[in-house]
Amino acid sequence: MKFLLPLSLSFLSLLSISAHAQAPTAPTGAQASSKGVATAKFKTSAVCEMCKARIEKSLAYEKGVQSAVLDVPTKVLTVTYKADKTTPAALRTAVQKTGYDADELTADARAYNRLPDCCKKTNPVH
Ligand SMILES: [Cu+2]
Repeated sequence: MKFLLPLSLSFLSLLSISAHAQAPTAPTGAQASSKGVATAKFKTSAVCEMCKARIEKSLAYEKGVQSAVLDVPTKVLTVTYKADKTTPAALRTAVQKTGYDADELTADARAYNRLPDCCKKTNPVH
């Protein structure tokens, strides 16, 4: 028993380590790492640096968002978020409420009407 007890304890701890190593399954359309941080990309209707600043600031205040970066030439917004705090659908809604399209979803009309003329989606990227 003097010898067997430490041995069985280390075997038990090995078992619990391998159980914890199993990562939770990622939600569809998102890539989750073992820490529960996921990345989502949305095509927006942003056309300039002002749009970029507006969308990034708005998303930064969203619950669970760790970072939001918009690439103006491609209009693609990349959001890093905690998968247990928010969802890609909630993030798309946040983009809509800022006045911009998010993938196939159209911008919230009232927010869009408040945008300066240079930021309307009828303009080319500038
Ligand atoms: Cu703009």
